[in-house]
Amino acid sequence: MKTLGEFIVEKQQDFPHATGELTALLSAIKLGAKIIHRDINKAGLVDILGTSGISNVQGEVQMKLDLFANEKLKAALQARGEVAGIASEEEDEIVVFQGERGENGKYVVLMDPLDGSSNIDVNVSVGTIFSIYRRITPLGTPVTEEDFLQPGHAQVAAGYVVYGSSTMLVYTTGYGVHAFTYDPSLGVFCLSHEKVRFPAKANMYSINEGNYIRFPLGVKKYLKYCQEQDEATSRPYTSRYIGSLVADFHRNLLKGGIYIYPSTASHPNGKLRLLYECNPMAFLAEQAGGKASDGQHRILDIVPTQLHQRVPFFVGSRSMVEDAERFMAQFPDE
Ligand code: AHM
Ligand code: MG
Repeated sequence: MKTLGEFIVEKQQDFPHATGELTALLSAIKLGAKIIHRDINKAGLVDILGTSGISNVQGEVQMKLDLFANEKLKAALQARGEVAGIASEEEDEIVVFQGERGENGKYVVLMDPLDGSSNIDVNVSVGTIFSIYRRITPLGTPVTEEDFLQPGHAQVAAGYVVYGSSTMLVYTTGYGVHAFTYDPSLGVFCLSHEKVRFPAKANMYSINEGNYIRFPLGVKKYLKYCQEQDEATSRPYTSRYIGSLVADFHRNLLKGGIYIYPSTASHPNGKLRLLYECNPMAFLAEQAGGKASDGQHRILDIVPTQLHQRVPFFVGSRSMVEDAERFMAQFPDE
């Protein structure tokens, strides 16, 4: 049995110039994940379910557990000297870690502390997503928004924690994707899947089909293609949609599939946030042999202009994302 801590240290030894700072940062995320795991598991027992009555900057009501997860992760990251600041789906502005320690931190962390919040109250899987960049402003100064508005290809690490039938932490530092399953009796994440790759065969599609009427024509045509009978390509495909990006992505990563949140009439740029959701998932997808796009362009090449920017999102097995892109190109909206 190899623990996440042991695995990270072992990998660090491959890089003689590594300072161990990223290792320490990942262990702060690991600690935050354990705390969130503990509290999600007793969520029905304590007064933590339901809405907080507060809305975030995008006008969405925050669940109490969202705020809880945000506070715990922020505290775990601030306790380390490696992090100069964070941006979070639950924070209106960037959070600059003040003082000498924060100003000398090399990294910034962007996160969605608890993704899939509509599933919290009904005991369905939710997740934490994180994305790590090296700051671009000089050490010894407070970080600015510029440090956070970097294109996804500049990420040094990204990952997620899925709180499902078991809790798993999945991450990449650009050398493959590795997954660890949490053993609550020991309090450790144990290596369960090394160098995860999307399987060659892919036949699942995940999309909120209730929005069908408002989808772009290319997506409508692609969905009809998924539902057609064709033995040679194993169609019709299977539809699976949890409504938690992390859980839907995780299943598709292990089983082969595509997740789509396109633009809709109510969400013209899609619903998902480029910095907290799409970039980290795109980095993981590419590292696992998959693909991530906005329907036309590589997600990791988009230069962000706003912290809470949204983008249409197509992610998963390479062949399925390429098929969807082909339909988007072939059937543009008038
Ligand atoms: P959230 O960050 O507010 O939880 O929203 C993101 C979630 C994704 O996890 C999920 O895939 C999507 O929203 C579901 O949206 P919808 O209910 O519109 O299908
Ligand atoms: Mg989210």
